[in-house]
Amino acid sequence: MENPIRSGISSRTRSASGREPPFSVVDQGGEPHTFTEVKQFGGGFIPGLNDGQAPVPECAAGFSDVAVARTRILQGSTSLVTGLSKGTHYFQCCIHPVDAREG
Ligand SMILES: [Cu+2]
Repeated sequence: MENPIRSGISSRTRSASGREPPFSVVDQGGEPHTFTEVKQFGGGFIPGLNDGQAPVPECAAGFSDVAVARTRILQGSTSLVTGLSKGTHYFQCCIHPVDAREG
């Protein structure tokens, strides 16, 4: 089964329940993304890319929010996700929230 996290950044990724952290995220998409944990999927901080969705609170402040800035992943770089509790976690890109699938 293809791992949606390793296959690149999908804007909306749901980590499988019980997946053992840490796991790594690699940006293969050719532009910067974020990999930001959110309670619910929604819009990011660039209104023109939100397809009409309201920004989620975790993304709304953009990179002026340190919590968002530290989830930025540049092309070719890897981010290691650690310390997740067991259960389901939702991650999305705060720049391009609607351009990919749910995993
Ligand atoms: Cu993105």
